[in-house]
Amino acid sequence: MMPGDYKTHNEIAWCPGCGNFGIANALQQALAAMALNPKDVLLVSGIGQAAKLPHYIKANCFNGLHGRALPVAAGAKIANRKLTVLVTTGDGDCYGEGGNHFIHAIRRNLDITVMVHDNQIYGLTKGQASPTTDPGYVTKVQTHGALLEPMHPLAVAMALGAGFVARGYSKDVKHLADLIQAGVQYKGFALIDVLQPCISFNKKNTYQWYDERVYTLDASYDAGNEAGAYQKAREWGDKIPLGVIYQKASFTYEEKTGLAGRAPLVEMDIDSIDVGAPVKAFQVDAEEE
Ligand SMILES: Cc1ncc(C[n+]2csc(CCOP(=O)(O)OP(=O)(O)O)c2C)c(N)n1
Ligand SMILES: [Mg+2]
Repeated sequence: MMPGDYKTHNEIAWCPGCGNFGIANALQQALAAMALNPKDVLLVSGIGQAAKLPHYIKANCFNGLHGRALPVAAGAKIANRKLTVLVTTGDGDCYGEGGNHFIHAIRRNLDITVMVHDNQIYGLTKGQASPTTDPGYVTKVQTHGALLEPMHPLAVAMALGAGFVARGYSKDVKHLADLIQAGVQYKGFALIDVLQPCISFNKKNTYQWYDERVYTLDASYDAGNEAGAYQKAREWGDKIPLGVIYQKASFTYEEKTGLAGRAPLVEMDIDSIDVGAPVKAFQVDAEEE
């Protein structure tokens, strides 16, 4: 299949010029490069502009609640580990309302890829500060400017033991497509934080703002050096690094639980499972109480 074959005919609701278009293009390129069949791909999202991406890509789709994409993705992967599971989520969805799931999904380390469309704002709800909003940025809610220290999601992910931590930029589609491929091929939880200009509600972090700051890590960079990678994960300001910031081999949930050596749950024969004994044991316990 060619990248264009992964497009759907759904009307696109993003503003013309939105950074989300670059992410959609990169995902289509990555799926085509890996020759993935749409029936074997599941895109899970929550709520937000970022979360609309699965509507525009030919693959299986699950639109969950705001902040709840990760537990859905975990459940789907556990039930059918043959699926390539990608989460497309926003900075508010994943780092804000879904922050608790972000923490524990990393600890669980299922073999899934998480793309965070990080426009540093709540786009869908028209521009409130998110966990990655630059301090001082004035919104209709943060009328004196965002007060809180921003979160460094890549450093947080590293602190929790994530084995694949990367940053892309929606304007550099080819580079982002390569990152998505690397994330999917990585065995374990892969986080790709994607700088994504929101042209309507983030008037600070524009294409020009990112263009003046981003640089791509070259071959001399050692993504296996944890201490160096932690510095890069926190680098934000005049310079912002793009690329695989940190990578290490990891032991996945599927391996730890033994799921990896068995048929996926969805392929198991459930007709011959007898739940009579455990149900009876429960009834006896209830009677004794
Ligand atoms: C439980 C719940 N809380 C809040 C909302 C309102 N809400 C919908 S999207 C959103 C923020 C989206 O921001 P982000 O995840 O960064 O996505 P973006 O639109 O910027 O791509 C909020 C607060 C909701 N729909 N459900
Ligand atoms: Mg956002």
